Amino acid sequence: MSSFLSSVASSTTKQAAAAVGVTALTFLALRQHRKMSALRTAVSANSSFSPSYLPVAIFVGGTGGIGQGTAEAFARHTKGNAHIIIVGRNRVAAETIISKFPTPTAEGAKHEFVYCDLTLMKNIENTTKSLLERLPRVNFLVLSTASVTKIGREETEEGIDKKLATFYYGRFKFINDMLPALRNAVARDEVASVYCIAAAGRGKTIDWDDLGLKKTYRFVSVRQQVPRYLDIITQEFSIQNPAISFIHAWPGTVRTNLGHSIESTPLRLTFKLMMLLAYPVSMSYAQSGEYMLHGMLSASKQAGWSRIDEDGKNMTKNEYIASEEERKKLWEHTVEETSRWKSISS
Ligand SMILES: *[C@@H]1O[C@H](CO)[C@@H](O)[C@H](O)[C@H]1NC(C)=O
Ligand SMILES: *[C@@H]1O[C@H](CO)[C@@H](O)[C@H](O)[C@H]1NC(C)=O
Ligand SMILES: CC(=O)N[C@H]1CO[C@H](CO)[C@@H](O)[C@@H]1O
Repeated sequence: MSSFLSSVASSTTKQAAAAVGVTALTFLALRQHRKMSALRTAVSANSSFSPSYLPVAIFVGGTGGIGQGTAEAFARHTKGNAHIIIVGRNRVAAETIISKFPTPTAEGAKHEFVYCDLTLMKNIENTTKSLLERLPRVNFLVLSTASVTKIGREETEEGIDKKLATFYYGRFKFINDMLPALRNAVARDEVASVYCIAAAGRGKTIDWDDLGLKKTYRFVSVRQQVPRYLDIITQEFSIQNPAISFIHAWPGTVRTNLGHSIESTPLRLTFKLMMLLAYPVSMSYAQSGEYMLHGMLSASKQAGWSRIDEDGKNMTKNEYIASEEERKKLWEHTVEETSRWKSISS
């Protein structure tokens, strides 16, 4: 190449690089601007949430990440005047979170932690039984549980993979068990809402011959298929319980410590590096909590099935309406999986 041509080429390359850079920065700035204005809307919208009754809200998985952010936003917006129950494994984290909630002034307001290891269905049974015994009603059931310790399949004594147990089966069982308390809220003409913070609209085709991924387990199949399980099962819940709101949310890329418990060091570091690279387009758990709370409060105004995106708005893309056959098949599979522990002698 002549030096003339190569200097033209390199100046073109530089210009192209500059153009890409400016475009990327503009994109990020616009995105940030849109986010901040959506956040202001979310914050001010929720400040006006003040029901005439003392709301009862359960945050399953509220000891960290987006669940924590949503619980904190709920406590802030209700000024602590609610019965808030955080369910999870980390008592110390829960107590720290609760200690920072606003001090309530309303009679009956209470903030508490309930221990439950959600990887086992028998633990969930125990927890929901005792909650049902003492709670006359539940207005908001928020589920944000997820855990990743290994990339491969890791079976519990009940024959369920741990990731699937926290992300799907445990959530199903918690919701199904708590329905009587949600119905009691409906009977009192109060909000009754189930809010799954997971991956609405992010699922792909399900392998119907391998529900539960017992034969073809791969991390990528979990990520691709299980979000759709939740899309479908929340639709089925909604059809069976038309007076209750069932909401599935996608929180987007949020900086949480989800990857910190991955046992393999290279994988854990890779996860951290990915989060670092995603920094410009990710949000903090507290910011996400505001969006998620806004989405929950607005979608809970009507009964039925809906989805919420990362800005806390009604999701309009990637809709997947399951057929009756699909809903029934998944329902039967899920009931079977979450009941099998009963026949396992301990
Ligand atoms: C069952 O739940 C009760 C009340 O929450 C708790 O005290 C007890 O330790 C739990 N038992 C098991 C086996 O988890
Ligand atoms: C939300 O979006 C869906 C389309 O995905 C639409 O059918 C529905 O009416 C919308 N709901 C609200 C409350 O705007
Ligand atoms: C759930 C809730 O209370 N939403 C309110 C949010 O704020 C707007 C106005 O700021 C109200 O119209 C909504 O009712």
